Amino acid sequence: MSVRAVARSGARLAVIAALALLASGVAAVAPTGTGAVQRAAADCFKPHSAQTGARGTDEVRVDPHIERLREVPTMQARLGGEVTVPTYIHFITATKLSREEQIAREKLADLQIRKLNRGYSGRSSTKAFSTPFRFSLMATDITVNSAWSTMKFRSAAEAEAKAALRVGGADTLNIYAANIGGDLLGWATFPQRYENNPTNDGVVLLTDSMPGGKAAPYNRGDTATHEIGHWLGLYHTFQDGCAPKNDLVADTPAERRPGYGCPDGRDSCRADGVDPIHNFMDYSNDLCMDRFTAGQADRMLSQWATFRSAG
Ligand SMILES: [Ca+2]
Ligand SMILES: [Ca+2]
Ligand SMILES: [Ca+2]
Ligand SMILES: [Zn+2]
Repeated sequence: MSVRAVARSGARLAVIAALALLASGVAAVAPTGTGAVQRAAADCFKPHSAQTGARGTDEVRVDPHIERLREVPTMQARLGGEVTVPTYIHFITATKLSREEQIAREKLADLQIRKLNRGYSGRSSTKAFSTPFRFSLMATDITVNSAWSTMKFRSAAEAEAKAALRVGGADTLNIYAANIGGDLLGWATFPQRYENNPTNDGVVLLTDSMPGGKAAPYNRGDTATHEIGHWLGLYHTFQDGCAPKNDLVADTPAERRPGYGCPDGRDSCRADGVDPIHNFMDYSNDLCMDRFTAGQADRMLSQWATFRSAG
């Protein structure tokens, strides 16, 4: 699976180990940092995307059938036809929240949705493209379940929580926010997996990755932006490294490896263009990632038409 390594305050070791992880396809490991500061300090590895039914790095390999997409005119994304995605945010907590805490969660859900709409509408940067996707919060719910609240990737707890909480069809975004295990920021399922496993469909987030959370520098809500990018069919910008097709999007320059932190101006592949380290589909800090491209918008739209839209 793909791994988002979180290297903070020059944690070079973490980066090197993460690259080894990428090569080995290991799903998750414990942080290398001192034990005392595991979660808050985030010197750790954060598997950041996943899809079911695949082993190891299969999850970021290109599925042959994924490219047989329904035709979507390239201009359609540019012309601004909107796709509004009904969105449910399911919080899972270990203990019952006070009334004030419940209200705070509702506010947090609103903040997250606003953040998503900023990113997907291109308002997060002057260099950002406005994708057609917008997110409409249908409902927020809070479930008290200590086992589910620390769910791990592909765990029984994850399966149970999703079976109990998921609503809607292929076009409905379900976000599960919890104190997820394994030092992860989040994971997501890809659109083409919906058909065989609808219950598993959705995005799982570390609650502290949401706006104002404790997972700095990943606490401005762009883990959700990134994971939903996968949910809409995008791969990482460093997918397949410098291979010409890399992420199957033409206007994201190929890059050899993830851009942890914010390595502005890095140019790791001979092919044209500097590395797209500001792209939401890289692994940079939330402050650094601020854009999608026109090509990504087109890909998301064709994936939507093929796997998620009812019509
Ligand atoms: Ca590309
Ligand atoms: Ca280049
Ligand atoms: Ca950002
Ligand atoms: Zn990812």
